[in-house]
Amino acid sequence: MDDPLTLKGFRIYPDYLDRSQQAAMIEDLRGVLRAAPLVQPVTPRGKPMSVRMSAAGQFGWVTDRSGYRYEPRHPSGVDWPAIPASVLSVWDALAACPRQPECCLINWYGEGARMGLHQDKDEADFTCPVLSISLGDEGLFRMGNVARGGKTESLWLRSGDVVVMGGAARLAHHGVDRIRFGSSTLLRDGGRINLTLRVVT
Ligand SMILES: O=C(O)CCC(=O)C(=O)O
Ligand SMILES: [Mn+2]
Repeated sequence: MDDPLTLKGFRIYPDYLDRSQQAAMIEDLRGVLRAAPLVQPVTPRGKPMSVRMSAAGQFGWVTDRSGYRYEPRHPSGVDWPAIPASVLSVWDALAACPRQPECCLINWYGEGARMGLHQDKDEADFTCPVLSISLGDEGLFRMGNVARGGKTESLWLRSGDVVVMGGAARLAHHGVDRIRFGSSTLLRDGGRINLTLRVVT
């Protein structure tokens, strides 16, 4: 495999998944989302987020008036479905971590959706990376620093791209400024799906 592109400690694997692998992963995710439908989360201050979220694995990351946290069940009360094998195989190939992910967060970005700069820090163990898989429309990914502020670098993530946020980048700020709605034909109705695999406990 080609060496990853490294930007600010983020390891980027462009085109890691080919089109048929992407389509197969979408089929697997449709099964997950039938059991655990996307919800529109609100921040602890009550502001609706523009992305829709669900999850697979032992835990899902959720946010509502009670705060940011991992929960063992979907808000409907059902267990989160298992993380599909197609998704776990990307972790096994690229994460270089002896533990298995306990959460696959599913973010769906429709037209106009974005995600502000943030750190992924609700996990108990930062030794393993957070691994991100992008599917569907292109998204402008911004990579910052562990401390707030400072210079950032941006990169358009395309369908099939994988980003590994580990080591010095594990606690670095990152976010998605905007998507190019309709730029990919992978999803029938457009939009972007991002998966993040996380070790939680
Ligand atoms: O959508 C992305 O590329 C990043 C998502 C993300 O940072 C998160 O879910 O914590
Ligand atoms: Mn994040």
